Amino acid sequence: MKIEKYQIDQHNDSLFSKHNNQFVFLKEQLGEQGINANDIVKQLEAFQVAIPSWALGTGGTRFGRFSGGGEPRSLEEKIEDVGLLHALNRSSGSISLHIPWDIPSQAQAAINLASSLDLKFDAVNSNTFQDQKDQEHSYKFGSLSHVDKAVRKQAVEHNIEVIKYGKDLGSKALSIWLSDGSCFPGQSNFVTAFQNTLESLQEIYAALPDDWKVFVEYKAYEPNFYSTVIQDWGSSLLFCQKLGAKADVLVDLGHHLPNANIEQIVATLMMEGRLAGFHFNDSKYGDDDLTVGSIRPYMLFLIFVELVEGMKRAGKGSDGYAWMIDASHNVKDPLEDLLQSVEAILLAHAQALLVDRNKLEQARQQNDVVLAQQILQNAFRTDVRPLVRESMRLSGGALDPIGLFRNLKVRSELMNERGKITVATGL
Ligand code: LRH
Ligand code: MN
Ligand code: MN
Repeated sequence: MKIEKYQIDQHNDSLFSKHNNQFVFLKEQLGEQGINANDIVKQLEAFQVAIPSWALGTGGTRFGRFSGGGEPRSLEEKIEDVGLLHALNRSSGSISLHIPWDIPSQAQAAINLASSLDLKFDAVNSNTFQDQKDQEHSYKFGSLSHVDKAVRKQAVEHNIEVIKYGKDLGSKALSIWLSDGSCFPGQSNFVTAFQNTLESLQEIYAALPDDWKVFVEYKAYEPNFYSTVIQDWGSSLLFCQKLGAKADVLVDLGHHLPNANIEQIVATLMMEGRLAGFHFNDSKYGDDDLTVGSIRPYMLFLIFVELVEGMKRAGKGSDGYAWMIDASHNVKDPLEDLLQSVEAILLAHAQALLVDRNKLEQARQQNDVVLAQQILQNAFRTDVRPLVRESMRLSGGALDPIGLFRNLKVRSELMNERGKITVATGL
């Protein structure tokens, strides 16, 4: 299944006049506030969010999995699915692979397929949180932190192998998330676990190509429920600082303790120049991996307020960071869900771009708390959907990606091609 340009054009033609009225109206309103809508649209067009290969099928929970039909059964089909998303929104131009869930049998064929769909390969992810078939040592009690040197060596070698896969595909980063930690007090020596992990990471770091980065992802708990070796942004930053300039901190929104002030974490990491990028998702309780912006859109906006300021201060564009969705679940069509997530990210970005930074700074200088809050909330309460739609239209995508996905009956086409009962490889 492929979405053709004429299908996008027909769809856009049918919605254009309504959309254009809304866009022109908003543009005028923003103009009165001294904001150039076209500049914002340009920045939105440039914003690309990677799609993880493991979000393309129904995720499930540990209590069950209700598999949808037409899910991708191979790496090729996963790449095709991301191609569908990118054709619809032109904002999902890369795929992130998880090894060994996605081993490319032929790198060149995967590259050819991806580039025919205008896709690149984002960061490659290693997996030492599950035991693989025929693996000599178990990760039951850890991987890079394990008390046994032989287990650590096996985990280091796996990561180096993942770098090799990534090199063949043209990736430029290795993303590491460790489930290492302990479930009960006394089980693990915190300092030894940290030092073992550092030594292992140093060996992996030494194998990184010059133009690569390693992203170090933290997570407060789960699957270990007493301690996690890389539990928070502070530990992650400490590892990165000890490793060197090619290591940066990856923030997954679901990996914090309840009520953490993530926007402040982001500001601090950007101040230090150590923010690698994001795994976007949303949550109400833990690492729920819900659709981005579905639970706490104001928090997402506040994070983008810091991101926009941090990028400006660093003189970097949005392409200087790794943006990815890390969400998957049981009840929605995964492709429709990913379209919703990407849209939520662009909406929050657009709202953050509306914030009048000079006025905000002035209000802060004068300790005008009411005004400072109002400046942020005015931006958040602006309906910026016309800006996001315009950016998708101008970059060749659909004005209403989910509407077109449904009109074209993409899911039933995929079911015809792949079968009604399919289980995507991966999680
Ligand atoms: C861990 C995590 C990490 C993994 C992915 C599957 O919770 O966020 O990024 O690689 O989920
Ligand atoms: Mn993640
Ligand atoms: Mn997670």
